[in-house]
Amino acid sequence: MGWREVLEVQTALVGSLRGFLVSRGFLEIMPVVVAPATDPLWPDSASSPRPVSFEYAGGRLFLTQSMILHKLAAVGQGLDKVFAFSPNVRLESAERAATGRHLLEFVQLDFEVAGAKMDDIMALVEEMVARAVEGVRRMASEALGRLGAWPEVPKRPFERMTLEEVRAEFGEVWEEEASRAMDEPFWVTDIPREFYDLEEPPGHFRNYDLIWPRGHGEALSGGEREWRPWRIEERLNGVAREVVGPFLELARSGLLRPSAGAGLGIERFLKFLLDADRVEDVRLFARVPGRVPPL
Ligand code: ASN
Repeated sequence: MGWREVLEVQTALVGSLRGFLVSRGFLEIMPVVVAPATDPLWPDSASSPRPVSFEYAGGRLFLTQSMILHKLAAVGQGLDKVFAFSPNVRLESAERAATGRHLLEFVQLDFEVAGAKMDDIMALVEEMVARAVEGVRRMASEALGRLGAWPEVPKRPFERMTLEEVRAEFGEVWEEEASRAMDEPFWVTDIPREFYDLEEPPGHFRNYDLIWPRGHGEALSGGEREWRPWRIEERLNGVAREVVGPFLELARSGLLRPSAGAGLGIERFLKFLLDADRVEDVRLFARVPGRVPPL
C-alpha cells in the first residue's frame, strides 16, 4: 500500500471521528502518556501485558495502557463528555504478532459520558462508525480508489450477542471465527472484565465489544462504569492494586461518578476500511510484537 494514500484515508477517518464527537458536545482532552496509575488490563487473558514503568523523582510512573482512569477522573471532575486520541503502549508477547491485529503501540479513541447507559453508548458508536465511513468515502475518495477499497457504510442497528451466545456458536476462538462469519459489525455483550466495568447483577457485566466483520476482529470495547469505592476494592486483584493506587484514592474520596464510554482502535478501523491483511500495513512506523523497530 502507498503510505500517501493510507495517510489520506487515516486523516479523513480521524477528522470524521473528531468532528462527530465535537458536534455532539464532547471536549477533547490531551493524551496522558506517563502517570502514577494506568489501566491494568486485567484479567484479559494469560497473555495480558504488564505495564511498562520506571522510577522518577522518588515515585513510579507507568506508560499509558489506556486512558480509562484519566477519562473517569475527568468525568468525576464535572466534565460530562470527553474524548482523547491517545497512544497506548502494551508490551504484547511476540506470539501476538500472528494475529495481525496487535501492535506494541497503537492509538485509541477513548471517550466517556457522565450518566450514560450502555444503550446510549452503543447507539452513539453505531452512528459514529456510520458517519466516519461516510466521511472517509467523501473526503478520501481518490485515495480509496487508488487503494482499490470502497468500504460500505455499515447497516444499523448492529446485531447483539452475549459472550455466552457467541461462545456457544463459535467456540473459544469466537473473536476470529464470528468475525469471519459476519458481513456487518456486531456487538458482544456481558464480558467478565476489569474492575471498572459495572457488574450488575452479580456475574453479569454491563459492557460490550464491537467486532468488525470479515475477520478484522475487535474494534472497540467499553462499558458502564463502577464508581463505588467499596465495589472497586472488592474487584481489584493484586496486579491491579499495584497499578491503580492513586485512582483508588480518588474513588475513596468520592470523586467518581456513574458514566459509560468506550475506546476505539484507530489502526484496526483503518485495517477494516482498507480490508488490509495486517495492522502494520496501515500504520506508519508500526511497532510489531516481538521485533525491535528499525527506527
Ligand atoms: N478503552 C476501554 C474502555 O473504555 C478500556 C481499554 O482499552 N482496556 O473500556
